[in-house]
Amino acid sequence: MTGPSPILYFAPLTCARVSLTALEETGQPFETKLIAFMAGEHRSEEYLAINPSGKVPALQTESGILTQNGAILLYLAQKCPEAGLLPLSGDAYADAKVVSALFRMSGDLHPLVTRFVLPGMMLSDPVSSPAVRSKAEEIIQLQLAPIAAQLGEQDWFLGERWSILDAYLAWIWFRITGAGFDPTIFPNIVGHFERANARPSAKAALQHEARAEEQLSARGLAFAPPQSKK
Ligand SMILES: N[C@@H](CCC(=O)N[C@@H](CS)C(=O)NCC(=O)O)C(=O)O
Repeated sequence: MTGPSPILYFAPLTCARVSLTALEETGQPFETKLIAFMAGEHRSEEYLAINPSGKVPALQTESGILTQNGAILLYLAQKCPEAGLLPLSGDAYADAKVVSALFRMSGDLHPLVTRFVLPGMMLSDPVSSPAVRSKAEEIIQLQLAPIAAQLGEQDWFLGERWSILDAYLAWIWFRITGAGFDPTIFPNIVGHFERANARPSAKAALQHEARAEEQLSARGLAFAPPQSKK
């Protein structure tokens, strides 16, 4: 990458971890800006000018701002092809299949993660929240089953080589198992999670998050989203 270093807007524990891992994987310099959810910074006028959805991640690039993990990952994969973030080949169909796998994470699974981990975010009615969570759990199981079966045949989501989709799956697994999803249902994903987190980029991203959490704690703003119990 040439030009000024990219700046990632992020918060610890969130899906911004996937973009953070991608940046670590490129080996190129980058900066981060911590968004304190507990202080409502993601809803501030200043941040909404960066990401009108009020969500992390967002990436300030030399060309402008990018939002959505999928777009950020695609951008970094193309800017730093040597990092091997995504197996892009220039073939329209093959590349569309890679993008489809990205959407599977961000468009299919991530919204279910939110419904499972924070069902109250979807409804203000506390009586209905357990129903949202339990339906989300059922559909997560349905969607993870073919991925788990695939991981019985191959080490990584896309085959024999790691890609940033493995970091995405690891973040999803981290979030749902941290909120009570039974990991023993999918032992192949447990193994994948360990492999994915053993990568230096994953460790560096976790350390980056730990430093951010310390900063938030020092400000009395530790990011501790309510974790629903079954
Ligand atoms: N589709 C977006 C989803 C981003 C997203 O939902 N981020 C969450 C953190 S995991 C967030 O910032 N939530 C704050 C909110 O919705 O208020 C992407 O893939 O980047």
